[in-house]
Amino acid sequence: MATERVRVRGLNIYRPIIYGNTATVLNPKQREALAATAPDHTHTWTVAVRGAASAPDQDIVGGADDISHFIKRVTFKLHDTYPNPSRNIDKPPFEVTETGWGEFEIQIRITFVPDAGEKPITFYHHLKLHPWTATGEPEIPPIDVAAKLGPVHSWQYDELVFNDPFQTFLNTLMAHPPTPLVRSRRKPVPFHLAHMGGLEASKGGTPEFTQQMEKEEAERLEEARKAIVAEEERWRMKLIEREKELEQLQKLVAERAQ
Ligand code: SLL
Repeated sequence: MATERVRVRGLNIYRPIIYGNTATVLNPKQREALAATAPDHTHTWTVAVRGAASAPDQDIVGGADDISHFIKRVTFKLHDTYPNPSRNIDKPPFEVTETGWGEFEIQIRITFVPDAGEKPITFYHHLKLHPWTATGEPEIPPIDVAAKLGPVHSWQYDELVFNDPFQTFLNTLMAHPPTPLVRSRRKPVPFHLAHMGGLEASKGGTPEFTQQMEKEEAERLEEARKAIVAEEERWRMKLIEREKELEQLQKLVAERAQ
């Protein structure tokens, strides 16, 4: 009898991924090579979907683990200024490398292996070419300045959660446990606009995601929650004060009206 398609109810299992891009200013040789076809191109970039952990011996963000046992295809939909903007990548590495001059939104669609029985998921990544700034406001430095600053990285951590997975798919996933993220930082930390204070820590080379980042993010969320509770309390006191004031004024008006 063929293997039954049974779902393991009540169970969920996740796999950590990252998506994003790295961009580098073209060197003079690369510019020369593009002079005839694309003289306005200034950067080379790679957009990718990868496992979240980085291999210690490789100078790339993430990518330590093979993710093709659950991802069948990644489609990167580029800006219409690119030839064949919809790029299907059917084997790892799930990435597209191009050259260009401008930032734009890239639509990313992940198609899972048939055994997963999951619908494809679609999301967006803003292709980042220009360096991060302390204010978050876009600022385009002169190209020679940008070249000296080194590669720009923009990466987002996420977790693909599989609810009630099919037994066969669960077996596949469990046969390929993901490499855990390193505990604490040994390289720069990926920058995110949600945490502007992290700009300095993101400088100085190829960043990587760590377990420490998750802890720090949780702490920041807790701080923010506390700040909101305190703010709420402040407004509540103010409201009580004003209500008292209103009551007194209303009394006064009533007295005068008599
Ligand atoms: C902008 N909205 O105006 C964006 C569009 C387009 C990027 C950026 C060149 C493609 C090509 C390229 O970089 N396109 O020539 O092959 O900034």
